[in-house]
Order: sequence, then C-alpha cells, then structure tokens
Amino acid sequence: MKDVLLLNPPCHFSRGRPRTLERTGPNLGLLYLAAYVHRHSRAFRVRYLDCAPERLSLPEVGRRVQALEPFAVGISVASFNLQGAVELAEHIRRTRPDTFIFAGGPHLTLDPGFVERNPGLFDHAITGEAERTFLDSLERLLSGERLPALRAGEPVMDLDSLPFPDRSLTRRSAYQTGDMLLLSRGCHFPCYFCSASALRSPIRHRSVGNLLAEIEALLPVYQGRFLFSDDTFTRDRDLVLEFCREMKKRRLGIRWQCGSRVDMLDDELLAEMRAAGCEQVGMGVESASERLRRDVVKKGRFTNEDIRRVVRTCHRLGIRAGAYFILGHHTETPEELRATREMILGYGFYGVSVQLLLPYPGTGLFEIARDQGIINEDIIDRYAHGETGEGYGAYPIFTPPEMNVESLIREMHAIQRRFYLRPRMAWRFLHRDYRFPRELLLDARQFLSLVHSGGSVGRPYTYRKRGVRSPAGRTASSSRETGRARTRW
Ligand code: B12
Repeated sequence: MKDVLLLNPPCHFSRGRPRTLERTGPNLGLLYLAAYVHRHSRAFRVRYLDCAPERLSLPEVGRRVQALEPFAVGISVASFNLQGAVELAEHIRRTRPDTFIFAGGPHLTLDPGFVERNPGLFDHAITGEAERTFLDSLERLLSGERLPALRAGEPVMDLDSLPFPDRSLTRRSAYQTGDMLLLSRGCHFPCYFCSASALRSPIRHRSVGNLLAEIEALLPVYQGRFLFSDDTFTRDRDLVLEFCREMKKRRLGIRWQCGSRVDMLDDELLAEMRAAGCEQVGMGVESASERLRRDVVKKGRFTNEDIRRVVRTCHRLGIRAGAYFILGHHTETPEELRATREMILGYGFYGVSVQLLLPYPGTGLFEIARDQGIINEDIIDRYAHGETGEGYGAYPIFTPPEMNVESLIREMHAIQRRFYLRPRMAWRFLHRDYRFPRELLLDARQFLSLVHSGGSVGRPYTYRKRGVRSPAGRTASSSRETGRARTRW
C-alpha cells in the first residue's frame, strides 16, 4: 500500500510555528477525499495532518514527511492559508525534493492561474471538487503516467454515493466541541464579496436519510452538538422541513447550528427547526442599508423590518439569532456605516460578527477592486510569498474612497466592544458553555482579547498596522492574529 499524506496548512508559519484563525473542526474537504480513496482503492492508505490544531511546526511536518516517505502529499489551499500552503510546499521541496505534491482547494479553484504563475511549487493541482479526480490522478501516477500541472475536478452529482468524511484520521480533542456536517453543496446567490457561487456547481443535496445515517454514526463521539457548514442551510425549505420532522421522529436529541438568510427563514420553518434541536442560526445581514444590500452586495430585497421579525421569532422560540456584518462596503457612506452600528447594537442579536472586506478571487468585489486598480494578481502572489506582510492579516482590505482601513478597524473594534462588553453577554456565554470546559476557556480568552485589543468574541481581529499600501492607497495590509470566525458569537 502506498501512503498518501493530506496536509491542512495553517494561515501561515511564524518562525516555523503554525498560526491560524480558528480550530473549529478539521478540513472536511480533505476528509471527504480520504474517505473516497479508502472506499474505492486498496492501493493507497491516506493520512491527514492538520498543522494548526496539532501545533505542528514547519520542521516537524518536514520530519513527518521524511519519516513516512509518502508516495504523494496533498495540500489544501484557500486564500486565507495561501502563505501556509506555499511555505509547506517549499519546505517539502527543500527537505524531500522527490515528493510528489498534489494541491487543490478553494483558492486554486478560484485562481487556477496561481499554479502557472508559480511553476514548480505544486506538481499537480486539481480545481473544484476532487473526490473522483484525485483518486484517478493517484492511480495514473502509480501507473507511471505523467500528470499535467492543472486538471479540472469532476464533481460527484449524487452526494449520497459519497462515503462520509473519514474522521477517524483526526484527533477529536484537537478541535472545538461538536462537528461539522454538510447537507448540500453549491450556492446560487451572487453576494459580491463571496466566492461560494463561483466555487462549485451545480447545487446538489444529500437525502435526509443519508444525512441522518451520518449523524447517527457520529452520535456516540460528538456530544450531540453539530454545525451545518452549508452556505445556506435553508435554501431548500421542504428538504429542511423533512429533516426536522425526521429528527423529531427519531428523537436523536442533538443540538445544532446553521447559517441562513433572512429571506429564507419564516416562522413555521424556524419553529420546526427549534423542535428538531436547532439552537443557533447565523444570518448574513452585511449592512443596515437596504440600498447597499440590494444594489451593491446583491444580497436580495429583504427589509430591515424583515430582519427584526426574524430576530424576534428566534427570540420567542429560544433560537440564538446571530448576524454577520461587513464595514466599508463599496460606495458606503458614513451615514450608512452609522446605521449599521445602530442596527448591530439595537436589534437584539444574540451575537454578531463584524468584519472588513477582503477581495477574494472569483468574487464581484475582486472585479471592482481590480477595475479600480486596488488589487491585481501581483498582490495575490506577493501576499502568498509573504511580501505584503506575515499572515492572513496581510491580505489586502478593501475600503471605499472616503474611508480608510485604520478608521474602519477603530469602528469595528468600538462596535464589538460595545456589543460584547455588557454584563448580559458574560451570562450568555456562561449559560451556553458551562458544560464544555474547553469552550469556556476559549470564551475567557476571547473576552480578554476583546478587552485588550477590541477583537470580538466572535471575530477577534488583532490588527497591527503595517503601512503597506496599494498603488491606489485604498487598501492596507495589516497583521491579524489568532481569532475565530463565523461560527460563534
Ligand atoms: C465550513 C467552512 C468554514 C469553517 C471551517 C473550515 C474548516 N475547518 O476547514 C469555519 C467556519 C471555521 C470557516 C472559517 C473561515 N472561512 Co470558511 N468556509 C467553510 C465552507 C462554508 C465550507 C467548507 C467545506 O467543508 N466545503 C465542502 C468541501 C467538500 O469542499 P472543499 O473544502 O472545497 O473541498 C473540496 C475541493 O476544494 C477539493 N480540495 C480541497 N482540498 C484539496 C486538496 C487537494 C490536494 C486536492 C486534490 C483537492 C482538494 O476537494 C474537496 C472535496 O471535493 C466554505 C464554503 C464552501 N462552500 O466550500 C467556506 C470557505 C472555504 N471559507 C472561507 C473563508 C474566507 C473563511 C474565513 C477566512 C472567514 C473569515 N473571514 O474569518 C475563515 C478562516 C478559517 C481558518 N481556517 O482559519 C472562504 C475561502 C475563500 C477562498 N478564496 O479561499 C470560503 C470558500 C467561503 C466563501 N464563500 O468565500 N470556514
């Protein structure tokens, strides 16, 4: 049997040590790849190394590669861990030059040109969903075939035919409580900052029976807490209703969270979700300005009154209603920014995540930033090689002409402080996490980070200004240290 080593890079390595934003859970994409290879081939034994949660330094990963002498390694590459992925590949090239390096993941899917622009970094990259294609490429390599630098992955249409992600390759205690699940793949909403719709198509979902089989298999291990990672969990209302009714029937007693949209939640659906164990829903609100949401973000036509209604319903039902906001939208005015601050503080959200805009390849925002001369591939490549600063915080931040990064960061921190540093928040988090010591510890650390730097409990950015500016002077790079994102408030 040939060993194949799948690597999940941290955002970057700082003096060899892995730095990341969060340790929510393992990389589900890599665990899907592993499960697929194990089910369909006896020629390969796949292993998985998650650098940040396992605190693996760059030399340590190198040593493990040396010791295992794998037939191939596979690196998962997202824009947020592009630096870490490059560092890993370069380290392996230096220490064990004959290692065959596969690569894939969202960044390469959205920016396949990265492979050509960085020749020799990876031996073979696969874009898009890769279960079937990864195994096919491994088999071709084994039979001595020469593989091209880049290949398009062929998505699996029937998601029920996929094996469940191979979680046996991970060490459960390296992650937060609970586990991630996917009901569907794909997204057709065109939000201008998000790459989801460019990432995968068409939209597919698993059957409720298949999902429940996975949940039942996980129940003994995962303390009955789950997080759905679907881009919009409630996109198919009937499917979710079926799931909820089946959950109630089987009395599984699990508690779960999901992400959705204001315009894809109604009273009946929320009530069914609650009865089926839903304890938290996150909604992308993005701004209090209906103009921005409709015309710039392309978020849809829900009104601020709709937001109030959904939050009230959640509150009545006992579901924690969280919301995601972004400051500094394209064409945003100071008045609109103020309105967002008021909404965050006044609408009764259980928790909020406040972020700035990062133009990812494959998004409408990237086009806007490129048209304005704010960003280009050169910046992506320089960021990837650490030339704009160390870490994910060195990724360029987009701001509208009349705002600057420093004032937006100040505003973000001020809002987060005012939101989270309220006595009722301490009670909320204690009440939510008192049975989970690891979560309580994280809450405490995040609370301190909030007091200390303004980083939020949900998204503790810790920016250090670096003064790197784009030619247009409208983006700046900064360093952002540990923090977590979208799942918690
Ligand atoms: C769940 C999720 C999270 C979870 C956990 C992620 C984790 N543990 O890996 C949480 C909530 C923590 C999270 C956080 C963040 N996330 Co996130 N997240 C997702 C989400 C919704 C689902 C990921 C998933 O499971 N997909 C399903 C699997 C099957 O697909 P996949 O991972 O793409 O893997 C397939 C292929 O890519 C390929 N593949 C992947 N790796 C490899 C490797 C090789 C060798 C090969 C051949 C193929 C291959 O094959 C896989 C199987 O088909 C995606 C959106 C999405 N729809 O994918 C965003 C997404 C990946 N996240 C994104 C971002 C930006 C973030 C944050 C930076 C957000 C923030 N501002 O804080 C943080 C950073 C987290 C960190 N690690 O530091 C972006 C990345 C964009 C980009 N250009 O890279 C995405 C695409 C969302 C978006 N729409 O823009 N995230």
